[in-house]
Amino acid sequence: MERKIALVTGATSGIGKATAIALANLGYDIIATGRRKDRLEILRDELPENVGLMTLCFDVRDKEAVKNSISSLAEEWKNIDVLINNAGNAHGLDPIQNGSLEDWDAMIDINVKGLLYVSHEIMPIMIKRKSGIIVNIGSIAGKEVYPNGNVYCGSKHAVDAITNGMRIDLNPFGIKVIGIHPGLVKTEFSLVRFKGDSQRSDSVYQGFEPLLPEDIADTIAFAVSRPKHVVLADIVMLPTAQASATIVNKNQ
Ligand code: NDP
Ligand code: 8X3
Repeated sequence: MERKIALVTGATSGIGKATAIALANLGYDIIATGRRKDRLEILRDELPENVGLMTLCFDVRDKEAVKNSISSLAEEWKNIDVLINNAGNAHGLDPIQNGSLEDWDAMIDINVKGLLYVSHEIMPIMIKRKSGIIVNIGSIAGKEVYPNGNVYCGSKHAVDAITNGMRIDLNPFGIKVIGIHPGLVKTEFSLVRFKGDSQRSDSVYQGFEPLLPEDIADTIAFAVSRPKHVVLADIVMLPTAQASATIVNKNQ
């Protein structure tokens, strides 16, 4: 079988980690990235033995680190077939007039600029090879705006627009661009949003069956394995109990 390589950002947790495992199970060699080195190191134990793993530890906000890390890849790791732009989080859930500049910087710098910095290094590789798949993890928050979601929703609307822009501009090169927009997925997302408040974070997923990171990973694995002439361009994925960003049936 021809060697295939997938780079997954934010592979230390949640959707990114599950996606790295799902793509490894499809036979991809994995470049896993994130800031938490210890978690990158133990990912090896969760991947099939015959699959290659390269780990890159960087903060997607640091454009020099992104550039240096990706350009430091050995020749045999450079031909990236699939890029999963997953790294991201919400920081805070406050009315905009009470928002913190630090939280706003984090969301715009990580969710939007980080995705751009990583893509900037990898698009030329795909363009040169006239092939590749880019999967951007958006959100239901990129399709709708909900109370107190303001800047997070803005960052994910930007991801949605950038995804559509990528699909247009990369169209001449045969590169597929896929937007995946999940609703509520039980990960460390809410723990980060609520700054380590586990009680508040747990309550987000109580009273209904949320999506699991593996549900999103399955869909990504399905989307990237469609035939060459097929692209699943835009996928909104919700738990059955969720009807919109704000309507969740917690009485099932
Ligand atoms: P997790 O908090 O479980 O995972 C977030 C991942 O992003 C971690 O691996 C983290 O790695 C990485 N990350 C965060 N900040 C940075 C940074 N500055 N530099 C590099 N990596 C970073 O959350 P999810 O798995 O839920 O989130 C993954 C994506 O899915 C995000 O883009 C999120 O917005 C999106 N999403 C999540 C939903 C949900 O309900 N959970 C729903 C819709 C979309 P590390 O800390 O090691 O750097
Ligand atoms: C994560 C889902 O609804 O918390 O993007 O914004 S939500």
